Amino acid sequence: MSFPQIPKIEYKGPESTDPLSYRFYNKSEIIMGKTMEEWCRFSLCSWHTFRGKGADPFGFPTMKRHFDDESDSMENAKRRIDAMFEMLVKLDIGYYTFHDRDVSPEGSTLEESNKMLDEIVDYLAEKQKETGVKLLWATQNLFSHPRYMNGGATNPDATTFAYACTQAKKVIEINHKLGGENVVYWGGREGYQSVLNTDVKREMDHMAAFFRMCRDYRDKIGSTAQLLIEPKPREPTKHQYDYDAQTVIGFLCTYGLQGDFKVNIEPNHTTLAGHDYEHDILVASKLGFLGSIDCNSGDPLLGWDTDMFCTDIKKTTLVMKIVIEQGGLHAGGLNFDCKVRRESTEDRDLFIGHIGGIDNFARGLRNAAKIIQDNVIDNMVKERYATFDEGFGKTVEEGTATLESAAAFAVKAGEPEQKSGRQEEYEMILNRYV
Ligand code: XLS
Ligand code: NI
Ligand code: NI
Repeated sequence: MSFPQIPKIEYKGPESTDPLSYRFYNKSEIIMGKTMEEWCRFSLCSWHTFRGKGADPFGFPTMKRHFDDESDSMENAKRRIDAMFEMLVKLDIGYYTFHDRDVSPEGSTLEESNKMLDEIVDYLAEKQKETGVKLLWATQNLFSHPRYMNGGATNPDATTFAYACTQAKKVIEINHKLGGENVVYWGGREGYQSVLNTDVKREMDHMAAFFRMCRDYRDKIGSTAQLLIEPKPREPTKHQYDYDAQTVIGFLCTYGLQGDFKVNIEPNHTTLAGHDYEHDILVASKLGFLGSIDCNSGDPLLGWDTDMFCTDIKKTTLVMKIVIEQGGLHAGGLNFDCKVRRESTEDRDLFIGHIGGIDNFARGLRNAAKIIQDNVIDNMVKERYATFDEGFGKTVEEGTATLESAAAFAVKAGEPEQKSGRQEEYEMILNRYV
């Protein structure tokens, strides 16, 4: 056992003061026609939770894990996997996610890396079978190794591009083998540091070619995994091509890939892009592109991807309202791409972080369901747009309006009536629910 001191985490209700219990996440409780488990589809990530040791650009690792001897051996990789599945079962989380290189060591050649990865994938398959836990998504690490310092799919060197393709090909295969429901593409080094040395147009063309090749190979091997691009504006690269949800959607439409890819939104990336926490989730969802969520949170005083567990009930309420409105996350989930602070060095902290995150999204779900059922906010919004429900406004929505018909209508209607946006009232109403 990797965590002998941690019991199985149970739902104990809102009055519970036991930090190792759920107060709001009651997995089989039905909310608006689905269980809480079905709405939330929680997932644990292998990289932060099992490879993150608290190192930052200024300091060495702070955390020691007794299940990790810090070697690059296969035995050690398997020990970490044992710990991960024990944690999944104890937290009662149904899904997990990984990068090729965080579950399995990198060998001295591609063949050797793939061989080791195959052995690890067999091990993961056994663990999945034993526990019933499923794979939400796998992804390829095209950003840590020095060969990718100038990018993977947007590298100016074709050999490196091919290397990135080989890793992506392998991930599509192993994801299929493990029944993974999505494959994620996060382009941390797909972008530029200087416009002087960069042919932006060629790089974007190459990125589109890479995505096309991934889609074709997925189809070829009979995988039905949903393909997801994860936007982020910067970090590690100064400017990343997948800046935010709208940029990615525009990119997909430009290159004719809009039917093949959706987005995996990480709110900490959204706030790095200068938007509100829920903005990208909202925009992606309303345009039909929201595939999955990396449900973390940033710190407003630190300008980077701090990957914290979300503790803000208002934010989780707004996010879960959007999730309910689109009928759930379907193949996606709420993936904890989150890490504990480097000062939180005990194993127990890893559990507490996840329990807090799970409970805050569960509470957000309960709040959102009440907001939707009471229908106060949505009715006010509907009323705000009422002039588009009839007459000239309706012709705009139907696509039959012209500038001439607009001009004729405006002249007849005269000066528009002033209508309050009532923002303070909306904010007051939201606060009744949180
Ligand atoms: C980094 C990203 C990364 C992706 C997977 O900022 O969030 O962890 O989710 O490559
Ligand atoms: Ni992420
Ligand atoms: Ni991130």
